[in-house]
Amino acid sequence: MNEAELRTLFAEIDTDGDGRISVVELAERFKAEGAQGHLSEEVKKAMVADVNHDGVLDLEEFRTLLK
Ligand SMILES: [Ca+2]
Ligand SMILES: [Ca+2]
Repeated sequence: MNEAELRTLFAEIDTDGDGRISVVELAERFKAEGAQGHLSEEVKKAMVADVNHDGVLDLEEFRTLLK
Protein backbone atom coordinates (compact mmCIF):
# COMPACT_ATOMS: atom_id res chain seq x y z
CA MET A 1 0.00 0.00 0.00
CA ASN A 2 1.47 3.37 -0.95
CA GLU A 3 1.14 6.65 0.96
CA ALA A 4 -1.84 7.89 -1.08
CA GLU A 5 -3.73 4.62 -0.62
CA LEU A 6 -2.96 4.67 3.09
CA ARG A 7 -4.37 8.17 3.43
CA THR A 8 -7.44 7.30 1.40
CA LEU A 9 -8.15 4.26 3.55
CA PHE A 10 -7.56 6.26 6.72
CA ALA A 11 -10.01 8.95 5.58
CA GLU A 12 -12.54 6.24 4.68
CA ILE A 13 -12.44 4.71 8.16
CA ASP A 14 -12.29 8.11 9.90
CA THR A 15 -15.96 8.76 9.28
CA ASP A 16 -16.22 11.85 11.50
CA GLY A 17 -13.12 13.31 9.86
CA ASP A 18 -11.30 14.33 13.04
CA GLY A 19 -8.02 12.85 11.81
CA ARG A 20 -8.07 9.99 14.28
CA ILE A 21 -9.57 6.53 14.08
CA SER A 22 -11.55 5.56 17.16
CA VAL A 23 -12.55 2.08 18.29
CA VAL A 24 -16.10 2.84 17.20
CA GLU A 25 -14.98 3.80 13.70
CA LEU A 26 -12.84 0.67 13.49
CA ALA A 27 -15.73 -1.50 14.64
CA GLU A 28 -17.99 0.03 11.99
CA ARG A 29 -15.38 -0.70 9.36
CA PHE A 30 -14.98 -4.33 10.40
CA LYS A 31 -18.76 -4.71 10.51
CA ALA A 32 -18.98 -3.38 6.97
CA GLU A 33 -16.43 -5.97 5.91
CA GLY A 34 -18.49 -8.72 7.51
CA ALA A 35 -16.00 -9.57 10.25
CA GLN A 36 -18.76 -9.53 12.85
CA GLY A 37 -17.85 -12.84 14.47
CA HIS A 38 -14.35 -11.72 15.34
CA LEU A 39 -15.18 -8.08 15.86
CA SER A 40 -13.84 -7.63 19.38
CA GLU A 41 -10.75 -9.65 18.55
CA GLU A 42 -10.06 -7.61 15.42
CA VAL A 43 -10.52 -4.36 17.28
CA LYS A 44 -8.27 -5.56 20.08
CA LYS A 45 -5.61 -6.46 17.54
CA ALA A 46 -5.95 -3.06 15.91
CA MET A 47 -5.69 -1.16 19.17
CA VAL A 48 -2.30 -2.75 19.87
CA ALA A 49 -1.14 -0.24 17.27
CA ASP A 50 -2.26 2.53 19.64
CA VAL A 51 1.26 3.02 20.97
CA ASN A 52 0.54 6.22 22.94
CA HIS A 53 -2.59 4.63 24.48
CA ASP A 54 -4.96 7.53 23.86
CA GLY A 55 -7.64 5.15 22.60
CA VAL A 56 -7.52 6.34 19.00
CA LEU A 57 -5.25 5.67 16.04
CA ASP A 58 -3.59 8.58 14.31
CA LEU A 59 -2.14 8.28 10.82
CA GLU A 60 1.27 7.15 12.10
CA GLU A 61 -0.24 4.43 14.28
CA PHE A 62 -2.50 3.38 11.44
CA ARG A 63 0.57 3.05 9.23
CA THR A 64 2.14 0.73 11.80
CA LEU A 65 -1.01 -1.36 11.89
CA LEU A 66 -0.92 -2.00 8.14
CA LYS A 67 2.76 -2.88 8.04
CA1 LIG B 1 -12.50 9.85 13.75
CA1 LIG C 1 -2.96 6.69 19.61
